[in-house]
Formats: sequence, structure tokens, C-alpha cells
Amino acid sequence: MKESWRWYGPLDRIGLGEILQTGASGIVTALHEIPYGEIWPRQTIAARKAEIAAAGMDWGVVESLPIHERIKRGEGDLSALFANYRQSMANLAAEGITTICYNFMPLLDWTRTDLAAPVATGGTCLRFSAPKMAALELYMLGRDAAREDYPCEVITAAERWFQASSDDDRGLLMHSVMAGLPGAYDRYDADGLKAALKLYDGLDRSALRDNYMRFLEKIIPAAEDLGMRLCVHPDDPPRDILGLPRIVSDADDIGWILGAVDSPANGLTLCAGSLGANPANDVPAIARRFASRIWFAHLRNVRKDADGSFEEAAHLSGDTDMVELVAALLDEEARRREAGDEDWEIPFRPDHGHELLDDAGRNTHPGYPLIGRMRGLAELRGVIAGLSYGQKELG
Ligand code: DNO
Repeated sequence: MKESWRWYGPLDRIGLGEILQTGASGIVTALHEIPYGEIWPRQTIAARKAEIAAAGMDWGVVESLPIHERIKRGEGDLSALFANYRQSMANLAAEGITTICYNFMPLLDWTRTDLAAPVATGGTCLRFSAPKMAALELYMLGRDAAREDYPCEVITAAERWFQASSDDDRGLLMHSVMAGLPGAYDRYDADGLKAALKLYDGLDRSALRDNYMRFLEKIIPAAEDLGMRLCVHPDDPPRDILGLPRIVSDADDIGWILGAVDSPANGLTLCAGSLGANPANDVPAIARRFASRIWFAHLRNVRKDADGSFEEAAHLSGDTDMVELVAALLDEEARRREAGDEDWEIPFRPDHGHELLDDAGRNTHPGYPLIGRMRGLAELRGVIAGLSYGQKELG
């Protein structure tokens, strides 16, 4: 498995020289400065690639080549947006970059209510509190329909939280929910978010699936021609949010997507943490079932509460059996090698990490501190080395 690291580009407070010291050899990045829907110029891709190569690593995976919200909403004439997406892919392929991660979550990307929840042993983690999210929906956005989306005890806890909260608490909650949007895109306040949500009125699950299908039909054949592999990132959290449907949340959804256009170019990012936040998802089983279409893995863990809340655990703690999951991915690599596939290696990155030790105060992207992720990478490296030794012994 190829050890990789997400780098947010030149504005990332963690430099390439520091990343090299973690032992990672692959970089996962994007041209975050380019607005959604515009073409990624070949020269800019080449320059970023050269910068990474000069630091001793290679740009292995694009995360993300974002899909414009109009495509998700199926709004108006989309031919220029599809053409731009294909052109960006062609420019990436011309520079030898062929693995692209993207998501199909409407409006928001990953969503948390707390960016610095305390960890018992020190440091902080990202947390999703169902009561706080319900409070935001019901009382800050006035979305009454949200009552149907949460159990009664969560609604009661939401009301209690809201009544006790100060303006600062509410501001911090909104800021935390917005933090998942990468790059230089819009962040919303309550009114802005309400207005943005209006654009999605009437977009239900089946309409979103239709729009996704259209995207796949317009893009996957071009990806095939270019020898590229797209890999969809699961929803985080894997459930509808703010009344917006989410359609990449469990094994059935993934089965539908991969079957919708049955091509290796239409693949999956196995994000253990996103999928792991739904108690119904058995992440190692999902990895085994869709193994042949996994082109990229995000390895992290979550600990779930009964009310639908969850927080990010250390990489080998939490509810997902990380050893079993890594074993599934190593078995898939072995299968590819035996089948003579030269491109057998699955790139993975330690996804998110606790803020630990000197991470505090560095103000890196939420969830993406240096030491916390390095700890995760080191632990995963140990699991991979141990299991690989076992494979050799048995083989
Ligand atoms: C969160 C990330 C996601 C991911 C996108 C892919 O930490 O894993 O934001 O990059 O959903 O498009």
C-alpha cells in the first residue's frame, strides 16, 4: 500500500519537507485555488507536480476534482461544465496523474459540529454531535422538518443545548459545520446557508441519483479513454443532512453507483471513517465486496454514540477493526499482483488525526494536523508491515 499524505498546496501550513519526514512518499492534493467548474490548466498541474517531485515525492492522487453544484442540482445546460471536467481530466492524464477522488454530496462536504473536542488522554478530535446538528437545523435555520430526522431524545437535547448556548457558541457551531468545505469556496452564515439550501428545494434522492447518473455517463467514457480512475468518496456523515439527500452512504448505494456504469474507471475511495459512522456499515465487509474497484483508501476510525453522534478515534481504536480492513486491502493487492496487474498498489492516506502535542496552535486545516496524522500513519504502517510478514509466512 502506497503511503500518502494530503497536502493542501502552497498555502498549507505543513510544508512538503515536513511531510517527507513522516515517511509518506505519495502526495494527495488538488488545485484548490481554482474555482469549481473551471478547467485545471496543464501548465499549472505540471508546475505543482514538479514542486512535489522536487521535494522527493510524487503527486499520486487528485483529491478532489470537484463537481460543480449545478451538476448535482441538474440545473440548466450543463454541457460546458461537463466539457470542462473532461478537459481537466485530460490535462491531468497528460501529466501522468490518473487517480481522481471526488464526492457527490450536495452543498456541504464533511460535516462536524466540534473541531476541537477533548480526547481523554490529551489533545483534541473532530466530533459530530447529533443534538448540536439538530439545534442548528431547528433553531438556527428554522428548518422544522428536521424534527422528523432525529429521535425525540436528540430533539430534547438540542433544545436544551440551544437554550443554554451563547451567541459565541452558536457562531462556533456554524463555523465548525462550514469547516468541511475545502479550498477558497463560500462559507455561509445562517442566512446565507438558508438561501443556499433554497436552491436545492425539491431535490430528492431519486433526482440526485438521476443527476449523478448523468454525470457518470458524460464523464466515465472519457476517463476510460484517458486510462483514468475516478473514485467516489462516501458521504460524511453517511446520512441525509439539512434535508439534503445523500446517496453514497452504504453498501447498497455503492453497489448502485458501481453498477450504474460498470467500468473500472468508475471506482471507489474506501473512506473508513465516513462509512464507519453508520452503525449498519461493516467497513471491512464493504472493502471486500467492492475490492476490485477501490483505487484509493482513507484510513481512520470513529467511535459512535447511541444517539447518532460520533467522534474521531485514534486510527487503531474506535469501532472499525482496522487490522481486518487493512487485511482486506492487502488481499486485494495480492490478487491484483497474481493477475499480473502492474498497477496493483492501493494508495492510502492516514485520514484526519487528533491534534496532539505541538499541533496545538499551528492552525492547520481542521482534522489535518501534522503530529496526529503522523501518529496515525506510523500505526497503520505497523499494521501493514505485520500483516505483510504474515502473508509472506503463509504464502
Ligand atoms: C475530508 C475529506 C473529504 C474529501 C472529499 C472528496 O476530510 O476526506 O473532504 O476530500 O469529500 O471529494
